[in-house]
Order: sequence, then C-alpha cells, then structure tokens
Amino acid sequence: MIKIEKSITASFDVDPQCGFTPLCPEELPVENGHLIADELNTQAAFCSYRLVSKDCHPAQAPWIAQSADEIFTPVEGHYVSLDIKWPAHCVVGTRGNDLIPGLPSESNYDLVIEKGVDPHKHPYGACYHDLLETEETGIIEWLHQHKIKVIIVGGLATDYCVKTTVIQLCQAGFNVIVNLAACRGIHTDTTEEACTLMVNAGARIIKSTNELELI
Ligand code: VGL
Repeated sequence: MIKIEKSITASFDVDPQCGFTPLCPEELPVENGHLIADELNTQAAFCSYRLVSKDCHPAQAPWIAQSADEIFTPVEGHYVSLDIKWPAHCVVGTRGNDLIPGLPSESNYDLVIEKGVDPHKHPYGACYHDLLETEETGIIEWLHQHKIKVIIVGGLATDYCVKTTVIQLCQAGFNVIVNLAACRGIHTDTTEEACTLMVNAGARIIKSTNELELI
C-alpha cells in the first residue's frame, strides 16, 4: 500500500475528453476511454486539489490529417513545433472537447489547463505549450504555490498525453503516481513502452486506487 498525505497531494485528470473516446468515433477513439470517470473521481478523494487539462484545438491546423493515410505521417517544415499528423480532435465548441460523462463540471476543478490552442503547436504534455518545453502552461508553478508534493495522474491517452505529462511532472521534482485504472492507451505496444518510460523518469505505477491509503 502507498500512504497518501492528502494535504500535499493533487489529482490530475489529463485530457479526459469525449474526443478520445468511442463517444466520438470520428476523432481519436481510445478503447473504453469513456469508462475512466469513476476511477478518476475515486483518486480525487485522496487529494486536496483536483486539476484537469484539456486539448482545446482549432478546427484547422497544419497537424490535422486530411485523410486516413496521413495519420502518423510527419508534419513537413514544422519539425520543432509539430511532429506527426492526427485526426482533428477536441475542437473547441464541439462534443469532442467536452469532459467525459461522470466527471465534475469544469468550474468544480481547482485548475483547468487548456492546451493546443495555437494551430502551430500540438503539445502532448500539459506542463508546456510547445514540444520543446520552453513555454510553461503555469501548472508547475501553481502546484508549488499550493505546496503539492505528490500528484496522482489518470487520463487519456496513456501512451501520449498522460506519458508526457507524467515525465514532465517527474522532471519538475514531484512525486508522481500513475493510476492505470484511470487511464486508457491508444496502442498496447506504445502503452507498455510509456509505462517503462514513466517508471524510468521516477513515477510509481499502481493498478488502481485499491493500492492507496490515507494517513
Ligand atoms: C493525444 C494523440 C494526439 C492524447 C492527443 O491526449 O493522448 N494523443 N493528441
């Protein structure tokens, strides 16, 4: 069991949005991505603050694939700010941008972080607006201001935005716990690789909140 001291612990819901679930099949549906709300709510009960990040993309951007063949191909000429193409997802004002059913409304979170607003940037991690990690979103500072030392993370998708956010938080010096029951990945192989990379960065991985207890 991992002992959790609530006053220094925050819960972080990474991109738990309909655009990453079968509720929006034309976007980036992650298998069972819509089924993580209960476990995210349970992990939040161990924490004194609750944060959520959201992909808030424009409808048009250089990284948006125009056909299925373009998905995962490199974005030419933008190598420092953009890497590969994805289907349009989580566009502001569409259902894909909404939080999945079962989560609190945004106003009930302590911090909401919007990312991917600039069409010339498609960040994965929630701590920086850019892939080179030069432009902070403000989360790290916010967590320090609130005296947070431990962060329990869940969300979508394990192999992209969860992985990168977890590694960024580890590098910023936080004690990070990844709750697998509150995450879903896009592909099995990249999800396994993501778990290795997160552990190597210093994160602890738990199967579910059953492994946590409050002190
Ligand atoms: C994500 C792929 C592309 C994610 C976002 O939230 O994990 N994955 N954009």
